[in-house]
Amino acid sequence: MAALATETPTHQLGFRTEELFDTANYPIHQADSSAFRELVEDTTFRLGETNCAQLGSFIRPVIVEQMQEEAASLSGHAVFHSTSLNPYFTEPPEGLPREHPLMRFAPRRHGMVRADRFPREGVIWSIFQNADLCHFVARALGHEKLYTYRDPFGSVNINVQPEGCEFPWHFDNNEFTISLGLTQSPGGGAFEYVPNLRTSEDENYDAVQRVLDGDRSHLRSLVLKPGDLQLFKGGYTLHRVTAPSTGERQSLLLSYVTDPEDITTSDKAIRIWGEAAAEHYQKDKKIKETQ
Ligand SMILES: O=C(O)CCC(=O)C(=O)O
Ligand SMILES: [Fe+2]
Repeated sequence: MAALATETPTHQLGFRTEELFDTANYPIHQADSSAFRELVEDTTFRLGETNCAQLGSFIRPVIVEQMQEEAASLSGHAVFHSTSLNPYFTEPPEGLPREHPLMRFAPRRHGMVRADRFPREGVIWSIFQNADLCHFVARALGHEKLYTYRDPFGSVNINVQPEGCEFPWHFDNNEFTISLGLTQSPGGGAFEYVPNLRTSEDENYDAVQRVLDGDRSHLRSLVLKPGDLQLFKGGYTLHRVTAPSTGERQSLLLSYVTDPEDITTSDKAIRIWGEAAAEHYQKDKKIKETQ
């Protein structure tokens, strides 16, 4: 009887690291091994060179299929945006010529599936909560420790780009983005980036303008195939996802943070999702209390 009482049904355990990821090529479950250290070093090196590392076929094929099934059942819930934004997500300043990058507004047309939509016993939530993946991402990015973001809407999302919908040129506000390929369109849907186009000291507007005008001389392009993992530092690297010419591109965005208490405020949640959760209002209260 006692043995039975302490036994946990397997479905409650979620998925093990070896079930989810190609651990033969990516030994993220053996954090003390030299193979793990080499993987971290190689990923860090690639991030250092181009701010981007694509780890092909990171997810096991059978799991990719399950992710795609789950995503297909959720993509109808995507919250769609069609705002025009400049590459910096800022308001247009006064007195600049029309061709200046700060004045270059382009429609960002895509949908996002909210984190609270994902079934907690499902494969996508299990990937997001996987401690070995979180540890690997942290080490590759040079962090001692990262935590899974606990924002009820923004922690894990599917970015849905239907045919003709571009995610235009921009610099990210967040330090890094972790994506997994879900569905790729037969044409278009490429991730294009120009590494280190600006620095913390120099906006390099002339070069940004040239890229916006079609200069592809320093441009890199990758196609995030289903099951690929991408680590990307987009703060200084101009990037976009081109519009799928047919079909839909879907990527899974996983958010990890340095502060386990990190969560967004209600006004920002409303701006992004059209509504806020109780946790966002609690955050507002906390901020007020500390002011
Ligand atoms: O869907 C992607 O691959 C990344 C999109 C992106 O650039 C972002 O979320 O900032
Ligand atoms: Fe981005």
